[in-house]
Amino acid sequence: MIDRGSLIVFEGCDRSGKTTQCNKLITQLEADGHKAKYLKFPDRTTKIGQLINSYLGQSCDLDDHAIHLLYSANRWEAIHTMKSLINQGTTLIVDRYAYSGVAYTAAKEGFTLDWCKQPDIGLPQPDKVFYLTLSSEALSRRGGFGDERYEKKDIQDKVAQNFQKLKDGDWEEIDADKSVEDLHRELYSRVKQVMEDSKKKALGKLWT
Ligand code: FDM
Ligand code: MG
Repeated sequence: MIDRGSLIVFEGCDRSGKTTQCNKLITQLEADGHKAKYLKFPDRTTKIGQLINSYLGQSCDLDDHAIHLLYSANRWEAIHTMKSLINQGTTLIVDRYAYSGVAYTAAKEGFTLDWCKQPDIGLPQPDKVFYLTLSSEALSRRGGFGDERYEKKDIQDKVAQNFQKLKDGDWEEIDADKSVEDLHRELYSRVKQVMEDSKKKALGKLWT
């Protein structure tokens, strides 16, 4: 039997460098002979993803519950591919996952963390969540937010508080306020360790 790949998730506020770091990890893993693939949620390429994309670009409005369920559906529609890649030995480096789903919706009025978690219960459980953090001073040094929905300071603060509430034993908080190369070196060695530790373990189910 071949060793399975790992499911490694990156979470963190906007502008924390998740996408840059995920892509650098893929390049380095492949160069070192590992099978690795980058996934990003929301995956804006599917039909559901296109709807999410219009919502984020403010070209359509959706009820807050409805958009929450669409984000979740956008993960569920990927799980067959995800599981088969993992079982064939490919490590998935995932840019946002169900934790973003919960943290962003629960930042809205009238939503509990518990309600927000329900639709994602049972998704593949990450072997590790790297949570990239930046102080608000470091964040402001990185320049302003864009025009998408949620790219505002008050929302980002609530999202960060929600991430803190979602943290469990599989999370590692990483201070992202360092150079791209230094952060990459730190993450690469952590990722290799996770791959080593998880290859003989069964993949779990999220929040069960
Ligand atoms: N987002 C992302 C959610 O609100 N729910 C989710 O389930 C996910 C995965 O979508 F503001 C939010 C987070 C962010 C926006 O994400 C788009 P990217 O990473 O900026 O594309
Ligand atoms: Mg964004």
